[in-house]
Amino acid sequence: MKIERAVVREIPLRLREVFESSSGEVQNKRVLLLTLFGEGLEGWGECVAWADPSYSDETVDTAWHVLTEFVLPTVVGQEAADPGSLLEAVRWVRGHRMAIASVEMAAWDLTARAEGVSLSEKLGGTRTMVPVGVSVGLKNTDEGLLRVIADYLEEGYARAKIKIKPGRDIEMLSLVRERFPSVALVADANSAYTLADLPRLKELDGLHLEMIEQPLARDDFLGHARLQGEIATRICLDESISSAHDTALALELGSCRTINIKPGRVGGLGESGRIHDLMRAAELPVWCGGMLESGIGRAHNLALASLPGFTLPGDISASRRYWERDIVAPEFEVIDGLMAVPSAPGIGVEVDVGRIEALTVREAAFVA
Ligand code: OSB
Ligand code: MG
Repeated sequence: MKIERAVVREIPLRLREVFESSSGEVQNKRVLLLTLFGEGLEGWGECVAWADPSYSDETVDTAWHVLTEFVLPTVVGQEAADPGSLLEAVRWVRGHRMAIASVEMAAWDLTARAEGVSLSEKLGGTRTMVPVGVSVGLKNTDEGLLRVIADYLEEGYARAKIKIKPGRDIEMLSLVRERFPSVALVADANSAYTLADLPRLKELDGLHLEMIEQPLARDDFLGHARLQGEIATRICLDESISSAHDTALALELGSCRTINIKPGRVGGLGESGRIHDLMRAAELPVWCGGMLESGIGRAHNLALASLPGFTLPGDISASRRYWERDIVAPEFEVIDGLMAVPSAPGIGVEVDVGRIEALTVREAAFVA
């Protein structure tokens, strides 16, 4: 299919609550949305870059720059037999995976719609319901944290992920474990530790966590391998993994025993599938992470999480966990720890274009 037109828009979306991690806090999200047009159809993607470079090198503004100056002018007019061939055209762009992923994901939606199949089916998904958890930001008080977790568990999430940092870790997690003895718990450090913290990190083993996510620096594959050799708790890599190559390195070194795959972080759904396949061949589970996406990014994540290797609950929570009102219909819901994978063509939810247009603060369009 020929890509006839591409549009990138920025909209502000306000989270219902501040989300804090060891790498900073956010409430007013700046969301970049991508639309590709061809054969009378449209495909949607979302760029997961944040306003600041606290999670990754990329930001909303670097993504805007790379998309509008380099990627979208190259993409329009291309014959996209599949999303992979579209990526070939922008292979010359180094890095900027989040920017590129937003286009790749829009291309997956577009081609799935053209074929009349759901994105899940197109990706090789095997499940119609996927287990989902919730990611809980840092809270000022233990009581506040316990209350929020209790509320989420009440809503049916299959597990709770708790953000940690030095000073808010073992004691806090012990209280959570005491209060919820049999709930599946994950701790996410967003790189807040070094190997000098080894004695502290070893204490995690007593808490029976499902995993500790990204304890060390994102480029510290060796440190993570050493740490995994010292602790029984499964290490999950998030920020460290940008590609299938990184995955192969982590597997070779033993840096982790699971990966949080975020399609935006790794350059798209195609690369996500390759990471999934490598981990599956190594008989290790993966799960789908989140970047506090709108319903558009969430729909992509959900389709990905329907692949067979995604056996652990993802950070794919209900629309109302994030937003007063989502930009897709129907909104995403969680029932008994599960979320239904849309079966309609493409991402399978209706995009509220009118509302997006009303919210748009900047827009750039490219025509073949
Ligand atoms: O580290 O997984 C993370 C959100 C933004 C950036 C990084 C992370 C997160 C989350 C939230 O944990 C997951 C979600 O979208 O619910
Ligand atoms: Mg993480």
